[in-house]
Amino acid sequence: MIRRRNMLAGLGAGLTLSACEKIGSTAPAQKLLSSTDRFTLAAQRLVTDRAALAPEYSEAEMSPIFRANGSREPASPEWQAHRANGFRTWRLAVRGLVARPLNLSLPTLMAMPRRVQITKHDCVEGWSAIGKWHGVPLKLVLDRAGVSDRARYVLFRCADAIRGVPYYESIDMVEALHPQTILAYGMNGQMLPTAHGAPLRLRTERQLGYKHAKYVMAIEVIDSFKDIAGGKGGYWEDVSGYEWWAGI
Ligand SMILES: Nc1nc2c(c(=O)[nH]1)N[C@H]1C(S)=C(S)[C@@H](COP(=O)(O)O)O[C@H]1N2
Ligand SMILES: [Mo]
Repeated sequence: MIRRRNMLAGLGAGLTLSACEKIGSTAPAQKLLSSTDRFTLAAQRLVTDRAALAPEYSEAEMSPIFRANGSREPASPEWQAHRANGFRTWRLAVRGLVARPLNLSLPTLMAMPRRVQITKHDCVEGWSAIGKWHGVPLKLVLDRAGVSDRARYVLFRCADAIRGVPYYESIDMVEALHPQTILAYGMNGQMLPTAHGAPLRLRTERQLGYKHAKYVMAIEVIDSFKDIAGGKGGYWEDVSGYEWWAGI
């Protein structure tokens, strides 16, 4: 419990920093800002063709209610046990076409440079909501693992299953390296709630809602998804014929 409280305190500190970041007022904020800038510039050089940013919104535009959709709580004993102990022994696995497979704890992810973004979530079912997300850019996690030249996609394995079929999703490397693609552990200034994907979910802001994998347990860097599950690159793609490319 102590560690969980510390983590929340850590997030709170980050939130203060990010508020300062906007007005660029304090020394620590400047430090954070400059490392974020360096990252953004580097990422944009890599993805010049598809570098456009999704719109970001103000605090005043945030939706008073952000509904949860799809799975709202994974039933798996593994995830249930992780939640029961405050995700202390939970680790994000990073594997596949990487030089250094990783197992990252939540505090480790939270200690990495943070990005905070207020964005609009669009679900194919016809609703949208504006929320604030706090997380680590996926690019930084991938850099830490050392992605192979053969990498073409990043696949997200989730803790939940819908009618017995595990949820998963995948995005291409351009989307994976985009500055607004983050692994979010916070939402609207709080630790990520269960219904929204605790402890970690993807935000890939230029894609429709179903690409934003919740309850992420593992990330796999791959060169093809044709031999994974139904072969179409994602749960809804396999089950309902949704398009793999869900750019908006
Ligand atoms: N693991 C997992 N991720 C998921 C889903 C899900 O059922 N399981 N539903 C998707 C859909 S269709 C949407 S619209 C968003 C909903 O996110 P929210 O619950 O935070 O609103 O999560 C997406 N990611
Ligand atoms: Mo959705």
